[in-house]
Order: sequence, then structure tokens, then C-alpha cells
Amino acid sequence: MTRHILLIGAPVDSGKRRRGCLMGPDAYRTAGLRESLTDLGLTVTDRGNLAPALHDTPAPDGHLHAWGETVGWTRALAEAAEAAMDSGLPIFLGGDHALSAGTVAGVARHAVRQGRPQFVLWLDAHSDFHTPESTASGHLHGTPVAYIAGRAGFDGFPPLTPPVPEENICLLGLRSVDPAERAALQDSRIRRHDMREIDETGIARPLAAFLDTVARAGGALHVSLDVDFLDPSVAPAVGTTVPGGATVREAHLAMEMICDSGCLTSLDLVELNPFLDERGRTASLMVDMAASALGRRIFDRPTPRF
Ligand code: 4U7
Ligand code: MN
Ligand code: MN
Ligand code: MN
Repeated sequence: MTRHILLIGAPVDSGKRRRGCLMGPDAYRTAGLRESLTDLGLTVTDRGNLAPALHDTPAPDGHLHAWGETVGWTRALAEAAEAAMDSGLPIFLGGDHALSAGTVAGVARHAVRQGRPQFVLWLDAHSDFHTPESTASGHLHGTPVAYIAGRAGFDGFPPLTPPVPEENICLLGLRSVDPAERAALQDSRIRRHDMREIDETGIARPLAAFLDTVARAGGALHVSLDVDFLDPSVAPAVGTTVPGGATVREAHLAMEMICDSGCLTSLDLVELNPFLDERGRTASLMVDMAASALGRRIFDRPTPRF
């Protein structure tokens, strides 16, 4: 692989009330992300950390936490992500999941310019499909999938022209979906695979089907990896732990298959809260996930068909 990797720090901490995700980018650096990727023969540029754009957009409702700051981040990230796609494969170092509104907006704009369909794989315990109106917590890290799919209510956020088609979005690892999200998802064409399905069929089957669709379409693939996709027993450094998550091997297999598909064009590592970590183990595990997605393997061996 000769792809150039760009590390882009996005210390977004505005997507929820509990603080600490702003330390994520430096935790990934401390855990040796760059070195893990250069060991694979990749060239890596660390672009440092971004800052939010100026923001003065009033919130549409008082219960929404840090609206203006999140709008500012989304604008800055969308521009940075679109530009980065011309220079290599960006890895966005979060930061909470609110950042993915910006990264997906940016990479999707780039895909439009290339005349290429954009696909999004969302690895998460949660569906993050609330609108600003339906969220009970007011935490915008629970809303980016709704934004990228073009749902209404995101006043002041940069327009997504066009939104990512619902059938190009795949949610994998679900085990905490609020009633309003559930109703809206069942009414949508978004692909969704919960932990029960992973228990029943293994993770490879639904993932292989999605990656096959992306490959056939010649699509660009953005992967958004939320720490809470993993089980909290192996990845404790996250504010929203939900038991019953992916094992270390299930998550590695997902990353290995993503790599083998050859479709990966951009990656978010989100929701790491180093303040909650145990001796850096979650940061290190996430670095290992990124390495698997970019070519680390036990033996050279292609993914079999499922
Ligand atoms: B994350 C939640 F109520 N749905 O809206 C909410 F369960 O990016 C959680 O996936 C959102 O970590 C979790 O606050 C957002 C809650
Ligand atoms: Mn380009
Ligand atoms: Mn999430
Ligand atoms: Mn989550």
C-alpha cells in the first residue's frame, strides 16, 4: 500500500456534558499511532490539532448543549476534511462523536466532486440518529447520523449537498437505541445490524455484504469508530459504556475486512476519554484497530467469501 496517511486532531468536547475527549488526540499520539502506521510501510503526516470556526449561531432550543461550539467545529472540520481528501487518507483523532458531522460532510463533498458515491460505516453501540428535536439529553454526539442523512433541525450547520443516501449508511454494533431513534430508523433505509445479529451470524456476514456493495459501486468509504463499539471490559475509556459490545477479535476482524476491501478512504476514531482510561489500554487498543484497518495482519491471507 502506498497511501499517504494524514493524522488530524479534532479535540471536540462539545457533544456531551462529561468532559475529557479533548485529550483524545494526544492520547493516540502517546500510544504511538504514527509509529504503528509507519511500521506498516505507510507514510504519515501529523497535521496537529484543528480549532473550531467562529460560532455565533443560536441554538434552536434551550436544552441543546453547546450548540454554537458544535456548529463551529462542524464548519471547521468539513473544510479540513474536504481538503485533506486531496492529499491522502485522513484519520480524524477525536474528540467526541459530534465531530463526525463535520468529517462526513467534508469527505462527502469531496466524493461529489469526484463523481463517486459516499458510503459510511458507523461502528457504535448507539445509532446517533436523534434530531436536535428528538434528543432528550441535548447531547449532540447522539445526532451526527441524522445530520449526515439529511434530517431536519440542524440550523446553522453547513448544508450537506446532497446528504449521504440512507442506503449507503450502515450501523453495526447496536445495543442502545432510544425509542425515537428506533422509530425513525425503522422508517428509513439505513442498514442496521444489532449485537443480536452479530451473536447469531458473526460479524463477518453483515459486514461482508456491506463492503461488497461499496466495492461494486466504486464508492468512497468513511468508517466512524466509536470506542463504545467495543465491550467496556476491554475499552473502558468512554463516557457512555454499554455492556455486551464487540470483543477484541470481532473488532479486529471488522478492521481487517475493511482493509481487505480496499475501499477505505477516511477514518474517525471517536469518543476516547483518556481521563477514564486504565493505564492507556483503551488508547492502545484503538491504535491497534487503526493499524488493522490500514494493513496490519497476523499472516498474509485474503478475506474468504461469506
Ligand atoms: B455516542 C443517547 F440517551 N442516545 O442521545 C443520547 F442513550 O456518540 C446516547 O454514540 C448517545 O456515544 C451516545 O444521549 C452518543 C442516550
Ligand atoms: Mn480530490
Ligand atoms: Mn457514537
Ligand atoms: Mn456510542
